[in-house]
Amino acid sequence: MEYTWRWYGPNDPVSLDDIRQAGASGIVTALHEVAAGEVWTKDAITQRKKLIEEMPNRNSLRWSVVESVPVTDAIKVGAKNRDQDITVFQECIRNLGANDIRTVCYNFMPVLDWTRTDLDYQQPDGSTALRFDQTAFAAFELYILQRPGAEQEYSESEKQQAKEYADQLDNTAVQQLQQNIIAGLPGSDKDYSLEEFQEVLNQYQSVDEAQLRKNLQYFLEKVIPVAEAANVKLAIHPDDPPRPLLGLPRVVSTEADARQLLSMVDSPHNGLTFCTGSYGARPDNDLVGMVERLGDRIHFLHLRSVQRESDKVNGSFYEANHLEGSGDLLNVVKAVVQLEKQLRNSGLVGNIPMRPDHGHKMLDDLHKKTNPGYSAIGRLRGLAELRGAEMALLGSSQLS
Ligand code: DNO
Repeated sequence: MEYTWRWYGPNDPVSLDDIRQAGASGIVTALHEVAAGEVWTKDAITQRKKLIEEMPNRNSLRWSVVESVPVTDAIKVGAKNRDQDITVFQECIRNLGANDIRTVCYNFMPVLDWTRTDLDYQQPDGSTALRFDQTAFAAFELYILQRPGAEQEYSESEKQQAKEYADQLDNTAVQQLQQNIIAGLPGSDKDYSLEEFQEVLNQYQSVDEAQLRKNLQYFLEKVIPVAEAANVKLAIHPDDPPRPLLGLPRVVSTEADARQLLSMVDSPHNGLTFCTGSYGARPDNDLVGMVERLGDRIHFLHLRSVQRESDKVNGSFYEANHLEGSGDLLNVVKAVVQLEKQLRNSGLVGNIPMRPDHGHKMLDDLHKKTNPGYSAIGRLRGLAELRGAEMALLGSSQLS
């Protein structure tokens, strides 16, 4: 694996030197300052690349992966003006290719990127984790947002539980929950009021699952040929959590979804970001099997493990330490080591960029302002453990 690290750019409290010291050599970043729907110019990309790659007297870093080029809601809902936004996406891909950046992550989640209800879930060792609590989420959509139609999606006992949860929240806690869901995470660039948020949801009123898939296919048919010509591999990030949310359809949640997507345009440039944390939040996703079966189309790895709190597809979960939790990452890494061996044997590049995804807030970071999930030390621990696991597996395979 190529060890990479997500960096939010010059304003990230985690510096490029911090990243060097953590043991990563690849950078995963985006031009976060450019609004969704605007072109990343060749020049702006070159400037950022220089900043990352040309630091005298330091270990070299490489801008390995872009995460993410935004896909606008106009594209996802299939609005009349979507072609304009698709042209912008195509232009970004060309400009990235011209700068020798070969892997681009994106997602097709309606409205919200990833979603959590608690950004400081206390762990028994004193660190904090991110959590998605299904009851808290239900309380938000049923009793805070009061989304029309939400009532029909819950059983009586779920509603009762959510009501009890909502009733014990004071004003500050209500604000906090709302903020966590709508605007608390990196990637959510807007801070909507409840009314504005409901309006954005309404744009999807006539977009069901089948329609969202059609819109995805339309998008892929336009962008994959451009990615081929630019020699850039696209890698779609799965839904997080991997299920429909807020009445919005989601189409990249399972292995079957991934297969369907890959067959929409059958090209090596149409690939996956294999995020073990997102796929792993569902008990019916077999992570190791997915690496084995989808491996040649996995262009980017996000390694993290969630602890599922129930066996339900829509259950609660929190983010565990990387080698703990439900994800069984040791066996995932083993499958990746095997996969890379096969790729190399067939003359392909067998060094998939991997980043330790998220991490607990721990040690000194507990007293600092950090991007939720992206503090330095929790990720450093994750990377150290995952590298160690990989090296041990490589070493033992040489012995056998
Ligand atoms: C969260 C991330 C997501 C991801 C985007 C990819 O930590 O995995 O924000 O970057 O969904 O487009």
